[in-house]
Amino acid sequence: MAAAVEAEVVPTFSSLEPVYGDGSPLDEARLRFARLADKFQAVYAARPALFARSPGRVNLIGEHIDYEGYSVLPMAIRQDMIVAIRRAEGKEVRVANVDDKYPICVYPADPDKEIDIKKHKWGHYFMCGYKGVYEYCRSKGIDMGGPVGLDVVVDGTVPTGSGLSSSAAFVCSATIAIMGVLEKNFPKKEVAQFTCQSERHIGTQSGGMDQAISIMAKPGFAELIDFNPIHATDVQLPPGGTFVIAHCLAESKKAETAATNYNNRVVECRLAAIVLAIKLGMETKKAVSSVTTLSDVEGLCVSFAGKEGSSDPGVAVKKLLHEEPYTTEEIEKITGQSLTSVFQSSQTSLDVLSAAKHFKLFQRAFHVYSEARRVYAFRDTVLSKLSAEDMLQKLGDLMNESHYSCSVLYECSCPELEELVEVCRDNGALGARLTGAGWGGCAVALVKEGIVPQFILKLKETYYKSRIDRGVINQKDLGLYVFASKPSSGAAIFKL
Ligand code: NG1
Ligand code: MG
Repeated sequence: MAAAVEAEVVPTFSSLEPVYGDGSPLDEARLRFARLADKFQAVYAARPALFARSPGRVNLIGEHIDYEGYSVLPMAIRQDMIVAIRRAEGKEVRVANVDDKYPICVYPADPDKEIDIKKHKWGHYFMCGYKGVYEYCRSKGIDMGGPVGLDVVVDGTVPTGSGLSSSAAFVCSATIAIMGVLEKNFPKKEVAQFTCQSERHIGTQSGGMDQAISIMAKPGFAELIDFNPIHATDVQLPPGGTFVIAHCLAESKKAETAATNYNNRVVECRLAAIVLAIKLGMETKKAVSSVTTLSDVEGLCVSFAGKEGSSDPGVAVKKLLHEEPYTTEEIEKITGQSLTSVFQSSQTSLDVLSAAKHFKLFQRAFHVYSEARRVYAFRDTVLSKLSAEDMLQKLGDLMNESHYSCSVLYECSCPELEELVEVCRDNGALGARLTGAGWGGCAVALVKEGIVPQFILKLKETYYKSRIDRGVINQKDLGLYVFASKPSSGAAIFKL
């Protein structure tokens, strides 16, 4: 069995065991790699030079706070993206898929060419990785010897638009595949950092959770991921509990709805942070130019709360922001300048401003500060001396509170997710919540190990059966939409 080249860089293996030998069916993995190689042969009449794999993830707690600088607690899942790749003769990057539903995408081999986000194509995520590797190498003064053409075939098992981060699995596997072909390797932390920036080429102002866990995950552990700088701490989940992932079957089209959903929340959080800073005495110009996230003003909020005998930044939110949505005019009065000038350097933020009717600063800020605290409460519970039973119940309660906050304050749920979370709780889950960006996609439920098979059966009867009858999904695909998940391993390169 081959070993990692070096512990801290992305590992290179010559067999599948180190990644799939953790209880996941190895024969299935072998079959997938073989099929991928066959498809590569069929499309390019050649063998791939190497394969790269990066997993999706389920976020256990800490939603919509990574881009605000707060720690999150995800785990990698078995579902992943595998990329087969070789250097090509021509000046093109060709990206094919084992699934013919995704037509081949062809791009000029030019890392400086902007990605056409107005015309969304599935292959764009590969080009995020391509641009990212070149940008990173340039920033480090690493000689790349000019852009290379690439032949690529991918095989993904993370359902798209599911909140399980198929996008980061794709961007990360593309990135390390390209690194492999160029014979470069970099520390995992650096790769986690720059792949987050790479994915922003798709037009979402995402945080770094998904790329960090996809690159840095270790089998058997969830990870507490801190940002600025990126750091992962292993979190051993308590015995006796299992996380079941269930898709509500509404697809979240995050790239297409960015202006009203994801990026809108990023803008609202920034505005909430600026308004809080000004109300807490920061000079207006300084607040507008230097405050970007709610974590930037946490210190000020905590000092304010201190005068009320509390250490909770939410106290400042309650006292200083109002619940009625803010109009543009009201915020401009506080900031002393137009919002378009505040966000002038970011086209995606300007798109948000033109789509927004108002801004819910109180709700978004209250969610972020309370969710950030729940992440630590979750970690502390896992480390506590509570009995297994009490520990699992406490974790479930935190997940329920997180869902409530996401749904009511952050408004990133949808009717299908609400129904599914309810069904999970009614059928014995200790806690259940939406996971990932929301607006569709998956819920994650904490379930006592002993009842997992019954639980999944109940979900099938109560949530999925009517949808199968209506033709929303096929009975045979059900296993793709509801499954128990164990913490899987992070990204790796294979030279098989
Ligand atoms: P998904 O679930 O992949 O759309 C997104 C962001 C994360 C994080 C979560 C919400 C990307 C790549 N990922 O995830 O950074 O903000 O939403 O917690 O956009
Ligand atoms: Mg994503």
